[in-house]
Amino acid sequence: MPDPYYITTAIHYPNGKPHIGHAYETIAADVIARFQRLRGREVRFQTGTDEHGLKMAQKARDLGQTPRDLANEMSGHFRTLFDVLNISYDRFIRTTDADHHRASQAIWQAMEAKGDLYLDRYEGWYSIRDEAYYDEKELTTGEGGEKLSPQGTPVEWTEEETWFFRLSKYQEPLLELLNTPGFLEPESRRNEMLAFVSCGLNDLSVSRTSFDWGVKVPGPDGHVMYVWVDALTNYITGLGYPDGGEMWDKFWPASLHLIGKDIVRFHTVYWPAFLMSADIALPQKVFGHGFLLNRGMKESKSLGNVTDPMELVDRFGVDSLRYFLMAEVPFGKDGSYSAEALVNKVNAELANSFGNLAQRTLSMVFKNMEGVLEQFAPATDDAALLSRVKQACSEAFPREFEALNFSVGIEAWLRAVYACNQYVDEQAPWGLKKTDPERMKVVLQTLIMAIRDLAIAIQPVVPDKAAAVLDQLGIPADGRDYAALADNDWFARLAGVGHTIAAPKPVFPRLDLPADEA
Ligand code: ME8
Repeated sequence: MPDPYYITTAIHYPNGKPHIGHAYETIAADVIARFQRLRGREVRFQTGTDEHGLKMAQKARDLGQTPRDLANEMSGHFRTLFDVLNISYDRFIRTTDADHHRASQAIWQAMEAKGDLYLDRYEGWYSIRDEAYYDEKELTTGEGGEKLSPQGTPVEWTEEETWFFRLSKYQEPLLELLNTPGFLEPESRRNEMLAFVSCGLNDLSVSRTSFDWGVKVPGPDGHVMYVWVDALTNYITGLGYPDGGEMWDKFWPASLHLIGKDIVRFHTVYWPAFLMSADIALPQKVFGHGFLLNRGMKESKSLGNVTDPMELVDRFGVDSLRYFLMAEVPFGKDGSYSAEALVNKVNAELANSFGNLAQRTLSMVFKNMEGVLEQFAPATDDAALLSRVKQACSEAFPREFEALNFSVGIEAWLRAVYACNQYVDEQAPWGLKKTDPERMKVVLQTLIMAIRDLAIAIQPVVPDKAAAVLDQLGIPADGRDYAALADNDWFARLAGVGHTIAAPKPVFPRLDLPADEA
């Protein structure tokens, strides 16, 4: 059996409704989870919401709500969106869940038992927007002379008694970890973190006394944990920490923490240090993906360019959005999106290429062969096409997806689709109907074989659409995983029982863009 696979997304701040960046990260994680399941791995997939901290407390105060009410309302929007996006998560964790408070207190006690926590006075800069402490030397100056974090967010001077974590003690093992091949990708993020850790690490303030919206620090002194201590712990809460058990043994350490580039420091410096302190194994990989921009610009309320991902789904459909995001943006880099780019790409690659291939092939089989599949022997041209498609679907595509190069894998798949369309044009089966009906059958059935492989391969990206094509072909549910790509007898089995293709319905309709957006 291949190794079990545990994948997590960042948990999202529910201080507002989800935006396109949240949809992007969670779709990418879902694509990976589905891909690994199709490869035969047992997968656990966790996402959720990060509900404590000053940012939530302040937003709730501005809205005249309690933080808990705000969290309940907004977390519901995330969950609804992820259900609509067909996200196959196993747990949607909320940091207000009771088991999460218990797990956070347990890791705290483990760090304390190690002698890594001490009380002192914190005096320094804090960004509420980033929920992060910064050194004076990391700050920049804004246009009005105000101090800004490296992320460009406002910082405020903070002084209070807090618990500290002995982060400085872990500099050497962290450098070693960051130098471990494959631990942090892409390479550019690794270089940033190596530079940060090499400069020396200050101990980290890990509790607050000026507000109480958080997990209580064990003990009588009225501190709550710094929100990142509890947030990071979500990854182990979801597997049953501190009790352990079957799920823990099977899935920890995580195979992949998928996060955005702005929170790499928390995941590859703070989190591994907490885990080392608590004697817990370290995650195998952290990947910091890029940011999505709206026509090249950051979305913001003041620019009025904030996109509601739910609206994109309503307009264009879930699988169109999933395909566009994964095919358009080289994973790890920043990317840009617009309704126009989405419509153009989906129409060119799904509607006009793969959709058209499936629709015209199935229609011809239905019209010219009464839909009945028959045994056949491919000739040289046919075998060449099939081996080209097989290479794309069972070698190039999985190789690139395993390496998280989604756009490159989809490109390989698309080139195989183009090869099929070229074969249709060259073989012109519509003309063979009169001149050589036996040859027409061979051509159409070769295409059926190719379409089946193409639909199996692309399932992680467009699960509903791929399933619709496989349903039309009559591929049984247990014949759709990647192992089935090595099965060369499936067609003979279907033809052997005189399987009949029903009148096909278009699976990939063309999308329209209103004139004022084109
Ligand atoms: O950072 N494009 O939550 P968050 C792509 N609660 N990804 C984006 C993005 C964009 N425009 N904007 C944000 C937090 N993201 C913490 C995480 S994990 C223990 C705690 C990504 O709601 C961002 O990089 O601000 C992060 O990975 C995720 O969305 C949630 O961001």
